[in-house]
Amino acid sequence: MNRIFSGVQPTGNLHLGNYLGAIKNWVSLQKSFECIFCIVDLHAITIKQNPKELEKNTLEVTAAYLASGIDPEKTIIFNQSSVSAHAELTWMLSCFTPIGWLNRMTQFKEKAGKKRENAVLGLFSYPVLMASDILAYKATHVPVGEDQKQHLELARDIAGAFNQTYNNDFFPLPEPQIFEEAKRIMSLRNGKNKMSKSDDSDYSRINITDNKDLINLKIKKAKTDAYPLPSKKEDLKDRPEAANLLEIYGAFKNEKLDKVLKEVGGKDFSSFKKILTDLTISKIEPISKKMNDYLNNKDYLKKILNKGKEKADEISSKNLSEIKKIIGLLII
Ligand code: AQP
Repeated sequence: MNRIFSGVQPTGNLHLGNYLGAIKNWVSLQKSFECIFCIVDLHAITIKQNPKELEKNTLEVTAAYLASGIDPEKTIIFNQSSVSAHAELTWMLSCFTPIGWLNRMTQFKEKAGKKRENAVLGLFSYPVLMASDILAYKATHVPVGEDQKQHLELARDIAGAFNQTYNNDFFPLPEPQIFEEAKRIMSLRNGKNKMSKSDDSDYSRINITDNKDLINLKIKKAKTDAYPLPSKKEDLKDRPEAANLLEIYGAFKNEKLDKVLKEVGGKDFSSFKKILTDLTISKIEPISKKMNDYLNNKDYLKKILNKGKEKADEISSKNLSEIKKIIGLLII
């Protein structure tokens, strides 16, 4: 059976990268897969969080899932910390993960920076928790942005190490699903950096809660270059900001770059920015309106999370028992 697992961290400022690179694609996956979409709050605490904000952001991501079209009748939606299998399996799988594998993870290097010795253990072992999220459900496919590809490869390696140790094929090796159109949305201020929640400048990203005026202003201020848009893909090679705005446009329209360039090639930035702004507002505004409606009914959101938790618990606790049996941990 094909099963999908993916998640978003409740760390605030949900942006176009999260929406176009992840959540939007999940909506269509619900048609052909059994899906589990998590709000990964245990991942969020690898960086210091304000408790009140963390709680608020968890409900905000839940509202964003629902407002974007994730259907709680079909799909399991829950917050990671409410299902204990994630943390338990992390310990077990960490016993199958050589430190050398974790040392290669570029996200840890970027996030720990020069203060590596002071970085917390959770930040270092973040990819083991991610492997556990996926493997606790024996998920077969994981839709992620390109930034998470390395972590997913590690999850496959950990699954393989476990299977090899016990000479079985208990864990399926999860396949990454990277959607070409928006695999890496870049910052509006610098086309070489990923659009990210933690960027100090709010002008680097469009948040899915931004209103019309703010979207207009952010796209107006987005960095560009001095030339009109090209008509051929090859001519975008050294123009990261232009390539990024075109990628956003194409992702909203579900169109490949070639088709987008046929439509807008030759335009100057001011006219392209205008059509991009109109398109972005037309796609984002209905989502943020729906999100607000959901956020005005927090009891409903908690009910959805609770229902999702029960279903997630049922699948993962059964798998965890089997894993314990394979390892030889006595179940009384
Ligand atoms: N810029 C992006 N382009 C395409 N996809 C992206 N994703 C994140 N940024 C982009 C995808 O969104 C999903 C959820 O991401 P996350 O919030 O759990 O973690 P993240 O990748 O760490 O997001 P940020 O914004 O970069 O957060 P910070 O700044 O806190 O590190 C994932 O599928 C991710 O690939």
